[in-house]
Amino acid sequence: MRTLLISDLHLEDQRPDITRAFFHLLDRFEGKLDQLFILGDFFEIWLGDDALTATATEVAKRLHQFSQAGAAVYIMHGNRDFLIGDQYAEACGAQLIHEPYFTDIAGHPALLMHGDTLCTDDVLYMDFRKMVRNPEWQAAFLSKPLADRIAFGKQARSQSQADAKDKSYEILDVNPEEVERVCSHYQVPLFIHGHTHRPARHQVELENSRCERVVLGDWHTKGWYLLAEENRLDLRSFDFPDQLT
Ligand SMILES: [Mn+2]
Repeated sequence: MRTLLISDLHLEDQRPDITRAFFHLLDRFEGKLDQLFILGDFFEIWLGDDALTATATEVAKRLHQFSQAGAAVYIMHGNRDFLIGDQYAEACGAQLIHEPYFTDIAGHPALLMHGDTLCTDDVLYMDFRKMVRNPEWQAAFLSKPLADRIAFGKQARSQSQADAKDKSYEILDVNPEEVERVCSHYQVPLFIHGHTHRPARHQVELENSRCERVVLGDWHTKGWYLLAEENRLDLRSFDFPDQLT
């Protein structure tokens, strides 16, 4: 069983270099993978499956071809693309999955999440999340004209950038108590998430057990992925095949 896990690509029309790096990764693993997990923030923003950007259309086509070559593809929502629907997932030859998601990775029971729910110190964000993850809010939002959705997206993005300036390094990272709570609640030896853009492998010591927490990297200047094969885990990065300035 060969599994690849990625997150936080933040794909958008304005960053064709990231799309190219993603396609580079797909080229390299096409026909050689059993599973591909995309653990959130695949796209920088998502305004509805009826409002596909050129990048989203191109990505669906390529990912669909990749899945046809034999890999099961799973997409989890992140804090930016939580409105991706089954229709788009299907166009990608993928299946939408929801956190907490449990599966076997490298022979171990593993928990997969995006990671934003671990940042409990970010109270402003947790309030925003509560609002936008409400199904009624989402249905109302998706029924709005596209121009209104674009305006909301722009506003949310600049608000979050402005808020981030006032937030410390610690606030934007995971809350250690929340990590321990999640690990001891689910009792899994492996926990994989993204979101914080701080790729690393951590050992979480619990009362009667331990859990390895793997944080996936974001694709701002490099591509990051976790390769799980047999009982081995490798957190790897690569330079973008071509850098745009
Ligand atoms: Mn995120």
